[in-house]
Amino acid sequence: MMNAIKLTDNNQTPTLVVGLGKTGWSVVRYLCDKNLPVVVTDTREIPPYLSEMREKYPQVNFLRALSEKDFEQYSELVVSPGVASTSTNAVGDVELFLRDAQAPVIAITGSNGKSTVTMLVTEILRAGGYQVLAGGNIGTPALDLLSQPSPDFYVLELSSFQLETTRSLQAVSSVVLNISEDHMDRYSGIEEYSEAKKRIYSNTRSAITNRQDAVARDSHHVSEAAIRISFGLDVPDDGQFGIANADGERCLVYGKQLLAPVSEVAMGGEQNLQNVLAALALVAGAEVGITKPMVRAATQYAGLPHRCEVVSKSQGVSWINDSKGTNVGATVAAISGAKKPLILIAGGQGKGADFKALGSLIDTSCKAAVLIGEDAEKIALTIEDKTLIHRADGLEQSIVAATELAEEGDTVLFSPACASFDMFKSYEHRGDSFREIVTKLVSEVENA
Ligand code: UMA
Ligand code: ADP
Repeated sequence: MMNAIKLTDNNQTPTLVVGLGKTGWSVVRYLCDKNLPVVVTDTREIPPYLSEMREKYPQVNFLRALSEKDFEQYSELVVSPGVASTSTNAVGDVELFLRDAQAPVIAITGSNGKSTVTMLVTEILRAGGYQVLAGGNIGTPALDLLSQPSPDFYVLELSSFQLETTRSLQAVSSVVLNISEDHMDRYSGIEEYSEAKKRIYSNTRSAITNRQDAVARDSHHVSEAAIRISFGLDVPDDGQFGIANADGERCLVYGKQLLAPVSEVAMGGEQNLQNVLAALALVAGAEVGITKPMVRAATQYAGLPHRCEVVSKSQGVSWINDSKGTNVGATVAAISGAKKPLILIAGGQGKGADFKALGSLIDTSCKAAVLIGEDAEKIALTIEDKTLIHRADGLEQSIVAATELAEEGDTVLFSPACASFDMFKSYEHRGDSFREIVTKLVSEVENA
């Protein structure tokens, strides 16, 4: 049975907000602060922000688990990224944000590196004296940025889910950093996922592309009039970003212009050279001249927690927290960049992924893999003929196992290649737990 829609006193149809997580809550606050009528639904009995909402906006009706059929009665439907809706009238929070935003938007998507590039662009522009606000999938819902004075630039990290429900994006500069399999539990295949990401290029003034990623670089969404700037780890043509040798040293370059030696980049791994180049290209795409302090900001940026973060170095063993490695592509990058020999801790919720790429990468430099979580067996099947497999009941057990296996000179890399939700609240919760347990065990061993 359909729930009958209740109109407000002045016969306004309320907006239906679907999902009451971080995004839904930001939408409720945005609409209520404009005195617009709102109804909220969520499949969860007690969604995360229900008590805050009841306290602050007692007038808002919460109707649990409305169906897609019920959705049709509402003229506007604001759907959270975690909800797959087929409704044609569904928009997302980013669409509402774009209606009010007064500053140019730099937009970032890709399977991996989004948050790192979002922070890099923010730091680079700030070093150039610009006011910048960053948000989106990185954690601060876009609408929350509107409560601060309008900046010179907004920098938005956008997931494929957010791009699906965004229609009016006209970024000044935008990028699809790379594409590898992720969220295969939400998409029919990589084509559909990739198509959702490439919507970022619709109406963009500058399209930044990864010339070494055959899947990510081409898009029918880029208009003829758009400026195209590419980045890659090879020698670039004029006006493009890349890496070239100068005096026997690998250097970041913009065409023939030398920017900085690669050795000055604080973040490790080739993936982070790509990220730095992509960030500089985005800034150039926004028609901002790149100055020395801006290059310095890019090279000195130390990276976010949970991304190949060194949490301990003890008795010659390095412990790396890469809890944000939530898909196979990220873990492949983390393994490629890690000092060997390696002990890998991986596993969690695979989101329908194919772990084959791990099987092709892992060789004798990986001494062992300790597997945890829902999809441990699926991972084991792809790597069991390449390395020694250990199974552990949870994160703590996996760390204990790694402690027993690790010898001086080894790296223990925690890069799950999976989402965390089978065992933790979020990837941050999982990474914080890893850091805490490692710190405790290492100090026990040191003090024994
Ligand atoms: N959910 C339900 N029923 C509902 C609504 C949601 O079960 O009715 C579940 C979803 O399936 C999901 C969880 O609740 O498992 C959270 O969903 P949500 O849409 O309420 O999420 P928010 O709390 O609003 O957070 C979202 C992004 N989360 C997702 O896209 C799943 C956050 O990105 C983002 O930081 C935040 O908005 C602010 O923009 C997180 C993420 O995991 C980091 N993103 C994915 C990724 O990076 O791979 C896309
Ligand atoms: P996202 O926001 O897209 O999840 P992050 O910057 O948070 O990206 O990094 C997530 C994971 O991806 C980390 O594990 C990191 O080591 C890995 N990573 C970062 N940049 C890249 C890249 N350019 N290519 C592949 N993997 C990357």
